[in-house]
Amino acid sequence: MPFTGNRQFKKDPRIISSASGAYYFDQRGRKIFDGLSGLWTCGLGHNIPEINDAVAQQLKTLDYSPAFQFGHEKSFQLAEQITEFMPEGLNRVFFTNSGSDAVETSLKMARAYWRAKGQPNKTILIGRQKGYHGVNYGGLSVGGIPNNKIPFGDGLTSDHLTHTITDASLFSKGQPKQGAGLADELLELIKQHDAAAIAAVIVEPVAGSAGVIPPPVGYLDRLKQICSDNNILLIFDEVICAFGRLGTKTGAEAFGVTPDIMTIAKQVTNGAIPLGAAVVRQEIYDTFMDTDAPDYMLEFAHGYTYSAHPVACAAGLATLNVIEQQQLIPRVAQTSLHFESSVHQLKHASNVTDIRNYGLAAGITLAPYENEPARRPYEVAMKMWDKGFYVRYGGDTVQLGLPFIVDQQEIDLLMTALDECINASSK
Ligand code: PXG
Ligand code: PLP
Repeated sequence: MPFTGNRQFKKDPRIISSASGAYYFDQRGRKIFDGLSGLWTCGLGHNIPEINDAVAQQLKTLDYSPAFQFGHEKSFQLAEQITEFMPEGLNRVFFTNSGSDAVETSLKMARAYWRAKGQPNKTILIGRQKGYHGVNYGGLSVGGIPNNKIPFGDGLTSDHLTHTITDASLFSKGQPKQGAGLADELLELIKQHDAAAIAAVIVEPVAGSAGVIPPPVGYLDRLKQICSDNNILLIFDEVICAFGRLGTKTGAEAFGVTPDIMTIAKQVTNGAIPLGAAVVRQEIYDTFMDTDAPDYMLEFAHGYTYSAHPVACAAGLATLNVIEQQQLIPRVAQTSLHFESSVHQLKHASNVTDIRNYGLAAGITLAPYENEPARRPYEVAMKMWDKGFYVRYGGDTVQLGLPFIVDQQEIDLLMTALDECINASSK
């Protein structure tokens, strides 16, 4: 099983049988609140009739069509609709199957872009400590979670900025006020490697997997400025951030910084069918198209058998329609105010060493047991499961990614349970 303690799971399996709205039902018929929207995927809640109907209809119309050399209408329609959610200037879409594939696609685009511009030596990729960019070798290379990398050996040539959690950032509500200057580390990396050798910088606007780390005020602006000054592409990995999680259409919108490339996945289909994409600026697209080669030749030799799968595109179109029609993004912005004040009350629970939040996402760091840093979050999450709440645990944090449809009472019940479970693990 993926990212699972397999031996523990087999002793005590947690089998989910069905779902409705913000709740799962397990094999024993227990009702369980979905405190992570699946895996950050299902913000709209589960079994949304519009999405399920679109998928069923698509399977009766066109189940699959070849992704290479042929197209289908919904792929172009979905690309247009995704563009509506993007900041101005990000208007070209390349479909993938997952977030990991979207990341690989963005890194390959960055290198191929510089080659097409006559600068083939710009290949180094810069990520950030605690970054998560999926599990393929490119994403692992720029990723910054050591346990995910160490077993797997060499990757691509890369380097890393430090993460943005500092003493001054602890228990910040939303963006930390201090820390913009951490972006200047990029200047140091440029000195070491030379801008002429660096293709791109990739960061999550709010780092998700490592425990929800919002950027310090001004940090992303500074990163963007340094990238522009030095001819380095800026990639925002918005696999978790995009399509409402932050109370905005994207992280780029939330923080007022537009990258050159954005990767998306997860919420774009509400998790119903896998789909990801890399979205780029017109000028990047034009750089590939502006070639003297005959027009039947490939401009970008890359793609997946299931790129723009018709069933995934149908799910994506339905999902984005529901987000707009039900005004879910303003709803997230509104609900996040109550969420912020209630999650920060956990500060008083035992062993809580930091709490971070943005939109309907939060991370709670717990002090480790001696020599067992990952045990306490695991214990808390298992106690929560027993009480009827699904929350995510990983490393030294517990993470929350609430459904966009959550109400205040559900937030209060979740926090009361979390407070009890954290305190119960206090020895
Ligand atoms: N980039 C980012 C920023 C992600 O969060 C990926 C890439 C990879 O996407 P795929 O679809 O290949 O898994 C992700 C995925 C968690 C959690 O609980 C986060 C992810 C996946 C599973 C669990 O934090 N992020
Ligand atoms: N491996 C083999 C042998 C293949 O033929 C293909 C695709 O044709 C792949 C891997 C890649 O699969 P996908 O396009 O689904 O990523």
